[in-house]
Amino acid sequence: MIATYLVIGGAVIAVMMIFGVLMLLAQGGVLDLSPAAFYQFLTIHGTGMIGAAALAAVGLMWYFLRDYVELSKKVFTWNLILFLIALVMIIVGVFSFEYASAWTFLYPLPALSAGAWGIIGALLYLGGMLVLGTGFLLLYIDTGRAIIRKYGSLGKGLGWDVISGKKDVKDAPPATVIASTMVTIVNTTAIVAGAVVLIMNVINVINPAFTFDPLLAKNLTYAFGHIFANAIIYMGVIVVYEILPRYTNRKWAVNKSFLIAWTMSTAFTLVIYTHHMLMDSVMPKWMLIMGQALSYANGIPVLVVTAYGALMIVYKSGIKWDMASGLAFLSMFGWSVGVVPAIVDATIVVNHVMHNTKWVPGHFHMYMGLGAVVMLFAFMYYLAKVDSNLKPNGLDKLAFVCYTLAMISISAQFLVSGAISTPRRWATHFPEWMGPALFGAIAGVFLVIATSIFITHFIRYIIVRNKTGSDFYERKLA
Ligand code: HEM
Ligand SMILES: [Cu+2]
Repeated sequence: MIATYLVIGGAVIAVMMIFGVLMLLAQGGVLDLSPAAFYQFLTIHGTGMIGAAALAAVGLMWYFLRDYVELSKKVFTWNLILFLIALVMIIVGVFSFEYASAWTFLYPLPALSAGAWGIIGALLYLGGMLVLGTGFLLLYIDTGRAIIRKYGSLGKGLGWDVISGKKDVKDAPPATVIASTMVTIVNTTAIVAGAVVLIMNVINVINPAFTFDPLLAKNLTYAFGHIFANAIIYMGVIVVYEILPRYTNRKWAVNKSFLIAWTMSTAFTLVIYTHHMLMDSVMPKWMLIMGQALSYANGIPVLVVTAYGALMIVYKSGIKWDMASGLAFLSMFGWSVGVVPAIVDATIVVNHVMHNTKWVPGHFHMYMGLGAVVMLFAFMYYLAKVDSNLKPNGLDKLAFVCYTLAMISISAQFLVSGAISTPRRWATHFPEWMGPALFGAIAGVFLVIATSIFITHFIRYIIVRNKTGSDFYERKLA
């Protein structure tokens, strides 16, 4: 089941990359794509990437978390079934009924498409998102239940009794439990916010006489979108916490600063979505200032304790580098550098200039493509290694280098476009803006090839595993 999560997630990511390349080719002026088709691609790419990466990240989290708490296999299966139903609804809504609001489905756009799409397309998309959210919500209710059962409360899952000094640091919960608790808290909140705004949109699409406050809708939408996308990396990082200790024969030390960093991130992740609303002059000013200040305070503590921990655990450990450990380390690098342009953009004075330029996709492609998604690939290679006798070959190593360079190029291309004031989400570009997009499209082709090699290795593992059954794993344990 875990392998199925990963292979579906990985395959959807690879296909979505192809849509990314097509968008860049169109923006670069070499592919004649109608604007309607471009916005459909944009919608499917944004939704599909986040959905698929979240699915694979849940598979990763589940694999490690079940060593510490008792999770429900049934719920795990249901989440996958609902994901697949949602996937079909969204694909049909976008491609057969031309729904193209981008993943943000910003009220009142789903109902007011100026004839670009109709009610059915909107209902399929919004309904699909609701089904998707329901699956994830069930899953997080289960992880929450399991953590509370074992540790007493979600607060204790975050190690609050250790922070307050009631319990010794050596009895702190393991890093995997801490990260899973954080994600359980923030994503349950995110999905509930998302469900509210999705349902209000659905009613508005069916009966346009029902309206609601657009500013509230935008707040709910970004509370959902920011948190849900952000949580992917907080699930993915579990692979770093779990495999670097195994490779170095050292323990990942959970200390007080580690616990405090994760508690800070739990609280701040919930409120910093306001950095998406810095252009909304009608927002209360204090919320925007809070959005800026807490955005700085949010990612950095966990990143620092994790990057520092990763460096310390590897330093002079005589670690043997392979695909899994190499990718895990690369993801830390991608996360660290990806945060820099994000922080720059969360600064109000910069945001007034850079917002709605391609600077924004620049930062999140780096952070997601070089950070979060790489964690997923690290896990794929790790699983293939411990659960079969399949060995990566020269091609896999070549793919590693190719992936790294291509993803850096794609991110840089977006950042350069932002710096020369190219607006984001525009189907058509002026000739002056086309160069970086074309460069990115070429890099994107290499990225698709590298990703396909990663996934091929994983599919080969599944085939080998189906032949040998779980014998190999049992022999390894014995
Ligand atoms: C070959 C790799 C990729 C290429 C060529 C690519 C290309 C693009 C392009 C051209 C856009 C639209 C930019 C614009 O606003 O004008 C975009 C948006 C986006 N991409 Fe990618 N991308 C790639 C990989 C990824 C990955 C790995 C993720 C996340 C896991 C991702 C997530 C997104 C999201 C969330 C959006 C925003 C959609 C929106 O604005 O509504 N992309 N990408
Ligand atoms: Cu955000």
